[in-house]
Amino acid sequence: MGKASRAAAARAIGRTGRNGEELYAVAIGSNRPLSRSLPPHAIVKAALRALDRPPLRLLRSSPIIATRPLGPSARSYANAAALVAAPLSPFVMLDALQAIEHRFRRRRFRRWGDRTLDLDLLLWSGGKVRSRRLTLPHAAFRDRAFVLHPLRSVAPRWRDPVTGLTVRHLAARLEKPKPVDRTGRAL
Ligand code: A4P
Ligand code: MG
Repeated sequence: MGKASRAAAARAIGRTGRNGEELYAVAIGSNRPLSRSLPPHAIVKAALRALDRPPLRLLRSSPIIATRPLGPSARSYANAAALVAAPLSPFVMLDALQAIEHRFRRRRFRRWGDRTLDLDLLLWSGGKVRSRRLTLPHAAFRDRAFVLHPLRSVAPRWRDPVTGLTVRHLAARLEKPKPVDRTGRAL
């Protein structure tokens, strides 16, 4: 992906990476305490600090919000979003995020199971990636309020390279009342 898309992302975000840096939007989620003194909210806070250790630079972070779980889990989540600059390609950035997850003792039990820390890459200043290990933009980010609301507070004007819509627009779309049938079921 070329310089033009990087420049457009930097303009939309209002921040530029230094020479050779890529910009990433990252989603942070936790719904399982690591210990009594480290509940999900504190884990997300610690993860934000970890996203500011070289070679990563935390440019902006959203408030941490409590959200209702999507999927089988009964525990509510702490969610946030961050804007991170790093001189790393998307695959190496994913390695870096997974190393942070590992430090927080993330274990993969089952899909959508409770997790101490989940770090997902949402958007990359270079545009799109489609491989077995990594999909960018994140495949589900457009449908999730717990992702878009925090993301809107750090990068409202960042444009999704797939739909061409800004994060602000994608978030507003989720808030529109959905049509229902006569029984009140969503269509
Ligand atoms: N992968 C592919 N693309 C990406 C990407 N853009 N970012 C691959 C990160 N990883 C990506 O992810 C599985 C594999 O996806 C990775 O090894 C990577 O190679 P995972 O984090 O190990 O598995 P997962 O998180 O259990 O599955 P998945 O499908 O990623 O779940 P989600 O989509 O992360 O959803 N409810 C609330 N309220 N808040 C939440 O944060 N999160 C989930 C998990 C469910 N419900 C939730 C929340
Ligand atoms: Mg994940």
